[in-house]
Amino acid sequence: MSAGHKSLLLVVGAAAALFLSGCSPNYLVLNPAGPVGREEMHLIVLSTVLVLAVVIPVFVLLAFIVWRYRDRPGNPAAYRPEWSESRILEIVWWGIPIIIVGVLGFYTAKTTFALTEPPESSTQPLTIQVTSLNWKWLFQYPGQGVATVNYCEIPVGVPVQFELTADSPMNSFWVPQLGGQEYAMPGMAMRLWLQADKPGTYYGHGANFTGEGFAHMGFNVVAVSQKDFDQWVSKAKSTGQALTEAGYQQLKKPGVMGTATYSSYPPGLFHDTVWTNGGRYDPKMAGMGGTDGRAGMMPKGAASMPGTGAPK
Ligand SMILES: [Cu+2]
Repeated sequence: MSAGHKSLLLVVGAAAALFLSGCSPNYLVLNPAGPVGREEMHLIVLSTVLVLAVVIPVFVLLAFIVWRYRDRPGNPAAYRPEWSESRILEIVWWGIPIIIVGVLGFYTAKTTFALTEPPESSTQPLTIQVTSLNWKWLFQYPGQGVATVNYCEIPVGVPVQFELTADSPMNSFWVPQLGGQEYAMPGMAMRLWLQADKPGTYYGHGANFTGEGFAHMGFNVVAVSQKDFDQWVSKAKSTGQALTEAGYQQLKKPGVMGTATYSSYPPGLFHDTVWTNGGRYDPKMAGMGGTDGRAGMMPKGAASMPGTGAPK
């Protein structure tokens, strides 16, 4: 076997391994566990199919033309040096890409706008406020009054609105099996709807490099039944420690830690964090996430003045 054949075999083998294992659970994005992730995977599949609609004919034609028009004795191919333009070919290679870009653009826009709404409207959503810290994730449950670090519990089948900010360099919040990532930025509150179909532990991680301890910014989203969720909340309330203002200052200090559960946290902590850093909210969030009535736009510049953090 020649070196050329060997490397070809290697490439084909690697490609086969990739494609044949495409549905293995290791490929989290291709194994969505909720409506948002599923919607996004449909978009990935659609894009792949449309891209292949170009790539496959191009490579088939390339191989065919190289073979058909190769030079050989008694070459029967026509020699037409004055050839310059073909109306049909022009229509084909402009028309097909225009259709593909149109279809792709339409579905991408449609999905993107649809995902700013809760995946289903019949169930009362849950709000979880997420703060990216150096180098840990703080989760606060404004409806339940509890907080966690580096993991969060959610009820199955309930749309969860994650409100995201950072009290550290900007990060990106990502739970691959539940849906795409959204930035967590200092001074801004962003939103991300996610929902889990069935109980399970879903891996999440920061997807934007934030420095030394970044590699340890993994967390689990634990999806359980509503009953188990309610039990977990009451257990957190009765057995957890309170997160105090001083405790939060401690948490903010750069460092890596495991998980933690808090029975309570300083009221309005999330909004204070957003406001002291700049106070910009996703306009769609005003009145939605503002459990303490403070969500809304704040004039730019106000944030740089000392003491503009909302009063306690
Ligand atoms: Cu921003």
